[in-house]
Amino acid sequence: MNKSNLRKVFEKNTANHEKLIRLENILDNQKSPFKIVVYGKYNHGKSTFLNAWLNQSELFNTSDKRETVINQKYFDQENNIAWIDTPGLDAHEQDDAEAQEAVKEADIILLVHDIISGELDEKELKMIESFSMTNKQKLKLLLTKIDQNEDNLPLIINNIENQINHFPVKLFPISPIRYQKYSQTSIDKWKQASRFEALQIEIQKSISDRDDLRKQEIMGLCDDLTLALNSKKKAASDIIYSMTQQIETKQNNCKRDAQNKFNSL
Ligand SMILES: Nc1nc2c(ncn2[C@@H]2O[C@H](COP(=O)(O)OP(=O)(O)OP(=O)(O)O)[C@@H](O)[C@H]2O)c(=O)[nH]1
Ligand SMILES: [Mg+2]
Repeated sequence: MNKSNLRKVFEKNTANHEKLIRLENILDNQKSPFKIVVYGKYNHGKSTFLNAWLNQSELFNTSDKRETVINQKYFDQENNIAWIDTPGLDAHEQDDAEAQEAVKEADIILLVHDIISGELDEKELKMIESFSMTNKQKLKLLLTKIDQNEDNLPLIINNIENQINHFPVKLFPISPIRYQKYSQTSIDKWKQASRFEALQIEIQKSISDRDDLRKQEIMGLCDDLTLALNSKKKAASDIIYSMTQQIETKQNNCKRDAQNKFNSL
């Protein structure tokens, strides 16, 4: 079956249609940049995180209000990595759609949640559930702004861990603001307090394993799509079986009526 025919099997804008497009894209663009997408609710510190991470204090605009409204990219040519900042969720419908487009292309998704907002909400939990199904290592959860509620941090982390314990997702509490202080002052205390190290090790590992991660994703997508195709096949055979039965009943009735007519002549 060729590409366009296979696409027709799944209705547009359904999860399986998106998975098929993602699969085609990975297979067609094996050498495309490794895409790391920073995603999450508005004002939770996505752009600040990227600025701190990339050591470029004003690369992406930050503010206390809705700020990022289109997907923005920083391309690390040396390592063939695209870092993508997305608009925050729940501020504007258009922003959500824009961010969603970036996520479709992502090799790694860093879901940013600030600890001052408390626990994860229903929408964030749904994202974690759906992203952690096909490729278990694709999503990482960043708990930002830990400098803002240090006293309650263990309790907050514990509550969030309980919320996500069904899902294979790793959690990283961090303070990008402290990491920026470290970059400006070189004082090690700020580096440690930023807790960036564990995340740096994790992301470095993902970058080194990029080919394996894509292979795993391809396998996951193939498994999901095979399951979906089998269920379509089953639904189609159920319809054919039911139609065959109806036709046979009609044929028998027709024969019986004709016989009755014939007998009464
Ligand atoms: N104290 C503290 N403030 C932070 C931290 N990270 C971000 N902020 C502040 O949080 C506010 C929002 O940060 P942004 O980086 O603009 O948030 P965003 O998620 O990119 O927001 P949108 O682009 O609107 O979705 C800014 O005022 C930042 O200075 C942090 O680690 N600690
Ligand atoms: Mg932003």
